[in-house]
Amino acid sequence: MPAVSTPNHEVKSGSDAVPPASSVEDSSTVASRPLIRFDVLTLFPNLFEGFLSESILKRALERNLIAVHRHDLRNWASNKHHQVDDRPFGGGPGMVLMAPPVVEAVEAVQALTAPPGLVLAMTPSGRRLDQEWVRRLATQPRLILLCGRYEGFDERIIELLQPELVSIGDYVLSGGEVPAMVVIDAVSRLIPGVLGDDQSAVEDSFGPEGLLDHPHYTRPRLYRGLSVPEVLTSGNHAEIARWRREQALQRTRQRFREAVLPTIPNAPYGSAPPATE
Ligand code: 4HQ
Repeated sequence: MPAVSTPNHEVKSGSDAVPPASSVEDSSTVASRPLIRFDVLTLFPNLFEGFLSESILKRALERNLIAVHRHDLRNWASNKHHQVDDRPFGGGPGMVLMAPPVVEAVEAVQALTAPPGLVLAMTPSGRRLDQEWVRRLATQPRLILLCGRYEGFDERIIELLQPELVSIGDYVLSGGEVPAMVVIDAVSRLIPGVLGDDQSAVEDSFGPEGLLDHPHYTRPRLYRGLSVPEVLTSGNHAEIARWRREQALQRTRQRFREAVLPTIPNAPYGSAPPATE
């Protein structure tokens, strides 16, 4: 244990909770050490329970491909009321996350093990997360995810820790936990072995070319009068590939047209695009 004054009541999902590789049936994708370690600092560690205990993330944790360590920020509250938030200087509504517990929590968690990791703070004023950024995050050995609540962080948290500020979109949530789950999910599925063979192809939306995905169909062939495009049942794989690519291009162009519309005052969604094409 490090010499930091750290209440380490860590909530853990990952390596230690798992049988040794030898006792697992299919050892092909069981790593001895996780390829990426996430440390989540939050006031609500239990929010991650369901998220981490089902499906792809559950399997990635069991196979030791990722590790997720949750830390309750309240463990670093120093004053007698176990307070981590306070009223904003200058007045105004709501509460602000205090600097001391948050800064000390991050430092203590970083000192638990090397490397210190890249610190990410979830905030709507951050840079918008996209697949390119996700790919870069997936090359890191360790990510420290800082989840705020209330009106936000005391600015000195940002000044002292110099985290990368991550937004998942322009809307206001009640806390950074859902954004942290978004980062964990998007990054983890890029770790080799996390997606099963039948899933690995699902990388084509936002793939290297930046195109959106094409439409998908499965049985039944006819549903409520809607049939599957004939090309997909033709068995002509060159034709199918061409059709899918054309659909992907069409969807991508459509998305770009829609993306510029809201910048035009009062323009309704779906109205004619500016005459540029
Ligand atoms: N919040 N993308 C306010 C967000 C958010 C977002 C997180 C709400 C931080 C203090 N975070 N708390 N959108 O809305 O990342």
